Amino acid sequence: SSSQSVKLTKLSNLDSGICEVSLDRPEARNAIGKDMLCGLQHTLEALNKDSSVNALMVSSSVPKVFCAGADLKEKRRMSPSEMQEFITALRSTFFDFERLQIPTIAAIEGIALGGGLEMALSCDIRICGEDAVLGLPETGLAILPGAGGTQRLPRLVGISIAKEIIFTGRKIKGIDANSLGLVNFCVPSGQARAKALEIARSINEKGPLAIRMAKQAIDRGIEVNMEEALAVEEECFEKLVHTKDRLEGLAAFAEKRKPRYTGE
Ligand code: CO8
Repeated sequence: SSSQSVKLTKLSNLDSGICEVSLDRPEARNAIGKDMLCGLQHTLEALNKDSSVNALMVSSSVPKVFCAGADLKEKRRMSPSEMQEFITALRSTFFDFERLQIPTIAAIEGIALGGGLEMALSCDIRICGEDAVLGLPETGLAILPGAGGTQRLPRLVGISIAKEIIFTGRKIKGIDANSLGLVNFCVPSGQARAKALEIARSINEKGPLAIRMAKQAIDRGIEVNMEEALAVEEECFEKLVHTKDRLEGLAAFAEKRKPRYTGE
């Protein structure tokens, strides 16, 4: 990537098929400015071109910080139109994140505030460490969580909880985030990435096309009524019926061995 503050790594050997995007801007607590946004966009382009990737981990290289949100210093220097442009780009970047065909898993250690939490909300799965601090403090800055927060949070935790979290801007500790359903797992501090990797590995063993179709079926289905949703499921299922991998799965079961999927 062209950006200093975002690193994309392809894992190797047994973990080939897993990628990791890591935020690395320690001096600003991984705040998202134009450079990081650019890096995220390049990362998405690279991932969309690479069909060998089956799962993505989203993490931070900075200890005790996932992401402190939008870059508040950079924003202060922006004109209203620059600010509009930035938020539009941020919103569409997180949308593209959500629409990646492959599962995305955020590993959150420490701070995940504002745009930082909104980025994690656009992932499929979230893991946090016990000392994680999550929140949407935007209303305290006289704005609202404008990069998907007001839409993704209520879908995840329910309307009333989301309202309370957004209206008060309160900071939520890891264990509480887990009991609210805001994260899938809360693990001892320092182990979020390991847990994310464990999940990525499990995904990476499955039929690659099946995983993509399952994600698509869930995400498209949730937006429409049940009848249409079941048609979406059928359409996604249909794409798997004629695959080599489906036959390989049945053969592996019969031969009592692990399947070797190729994505065909
Ligand atoms: N932007 C820019 N710089 C930051 C940010 C940030 N969001 N957060 C921290 N920094 C910088 C600090 O300014 C400081 O820099 P310096 O050393 O030059 O003074 C450095 O990082 C270290 O910060 P602290 O000394 O404060 O470190 P602590 O460990 O004590 O605290 C915190 C870390 C808790 C992250 C604290 O810095 C903090 O509260 N930061 C602000 C968090 C926040 O309010 N985030 C929400 C931002 S709003 C948002 O994301 C909206 C997105 C959607 C709308 C977009 C509209 C355009």
